[in-house]
Amino acid sequence: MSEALIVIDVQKDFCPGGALAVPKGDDIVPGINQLMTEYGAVILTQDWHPAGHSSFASSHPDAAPMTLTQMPYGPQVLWPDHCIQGSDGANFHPDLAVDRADLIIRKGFNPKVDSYSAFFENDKITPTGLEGYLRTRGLQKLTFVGLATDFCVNYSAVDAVQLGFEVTVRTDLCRGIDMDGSLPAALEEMAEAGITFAA
Ligand code: VGL
Ligand code: ZN
Repeated sequence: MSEALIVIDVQKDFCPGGALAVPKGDDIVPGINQLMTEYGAVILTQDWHPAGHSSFASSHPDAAPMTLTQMPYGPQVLWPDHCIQGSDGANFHPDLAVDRADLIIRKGFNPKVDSYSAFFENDKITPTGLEGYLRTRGLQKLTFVGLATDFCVNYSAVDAVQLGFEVTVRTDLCRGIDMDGSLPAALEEMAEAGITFAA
């Protein structure tokens, strides 16, 4: 059975110079391109928000970026505007081997709900469709790489393991935001969930 490589949000806005830059986010691109050659299936995710998205601090009066707010579905970090549909920042890193991808799954397009995970929106209920795609292709073993370790990689990998997939995270090919200790917390959460780390 072939295994899938899932590349999370390797987009310009998450790389140095971007709107929500992850430190050294672009360092992982050559290694990801190399790893793609070893997998039977490659899937990319693309953070893809409408302008004025509810996860943007700019959509909330008096809210500063990187602070927490309460949404109907639970706590939500308010981010700088990023990955706006059709903007240059929403594009993949120019060196990422996007032609190798079988599927590009976009997320965060619902104006009222953010979506860190590749599987569910942040309400934890609304599916993106990725689970069905993987199951119908018989892809049970998943490896995750990308940005950011402590947000979209973490949420995607934990959802995957809870859905019954066999999950590895290549920590050497991820980079984190590390907001208030979010990176060590994410690594602990992933380990407790039963995720295997490799580097
Ligand atoms: C992400 C914050 C907001 C991520 C996406 O890709 O980790 N983080 N949107
Ligand atoms: Zn986002």
